[in-house]
Amino acid sequence: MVEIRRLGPQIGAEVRGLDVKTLDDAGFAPIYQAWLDYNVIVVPGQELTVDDFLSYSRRFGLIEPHPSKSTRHPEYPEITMLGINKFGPDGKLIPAVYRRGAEGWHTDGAYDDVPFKATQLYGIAIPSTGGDTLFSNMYAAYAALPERLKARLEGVRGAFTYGGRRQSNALLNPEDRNRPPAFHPIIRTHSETGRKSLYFDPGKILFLGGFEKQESDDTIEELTGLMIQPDAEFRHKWRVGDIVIWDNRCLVHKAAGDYPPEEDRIHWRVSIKERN
Ligand SMILES: O=C(O)CCC(=O)C(=O)O
Ligand SMILES: [Fe+2]
Repeated sequence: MVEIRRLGPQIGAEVRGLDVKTLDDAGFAPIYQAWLDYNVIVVPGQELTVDDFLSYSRRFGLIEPHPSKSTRHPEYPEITMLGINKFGPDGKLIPAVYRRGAEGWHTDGAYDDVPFKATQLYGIAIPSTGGDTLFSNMYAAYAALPERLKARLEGVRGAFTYGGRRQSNALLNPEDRNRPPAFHPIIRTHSETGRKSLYFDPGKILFLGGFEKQESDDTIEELTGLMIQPDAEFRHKWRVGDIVIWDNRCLVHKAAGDYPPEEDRIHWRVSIKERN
């Protein structure tokens, strides 16, 4: 019996009693609906090959290789390996690998004209302590914005790059570091739910289109302070065999980045785009 149980107050659900390898279309429909409703879905206890993981991931959309070429799986470019090659040849911890995704709340792929719809991770090795992933709902962030900001931001687009204002580009090859920004509406209407959310990423945004520099900087700072609503968070504590998929269109996430560096924390990861 497949059971869908809510986790956080506004986001998060867990699907129990499921083997994604034997799932058919009829079985997938309520899971996809729960994903749209709760924005991040945990499916525990899966035993998967790379091909199993890719097949299940394709149910959500088109898988696209991540621009960080150095962290791709050597045989499957669609798979990004999180947490491997954490130590350099000198034996020193490489912060860009260890702290990947932990520098702040973000949404994946805002630097692309067509950002990733979803990101899905599969837990391969989980440390004894720490290493959680945190999520926060951006429908709730939009709903809580002061009316003044909602009105000011309607129709405004943000300019986003991979490295943002800090140019955090360490995981990109040099030839991929200077792409022009992508522009996206800051108040975003979800193509499947029709609901409005805040679409914002403090680490990737450069400026707000049409704003004077000072107002752009001030508004970015204000949004950074307002984006996380205390009752809209969900924190996932990983177990080996967990699959977690999140909707980048309506939530932000970050890695806790706090596990013992000498322990392994390894995930397979796919980036998924909308099928048009
Ligand atoms: O490792 C994690 O917990 C999440 C990392 C992340 O931000 C991502 O995979 O997009
Ligand atoms: Fe991320």
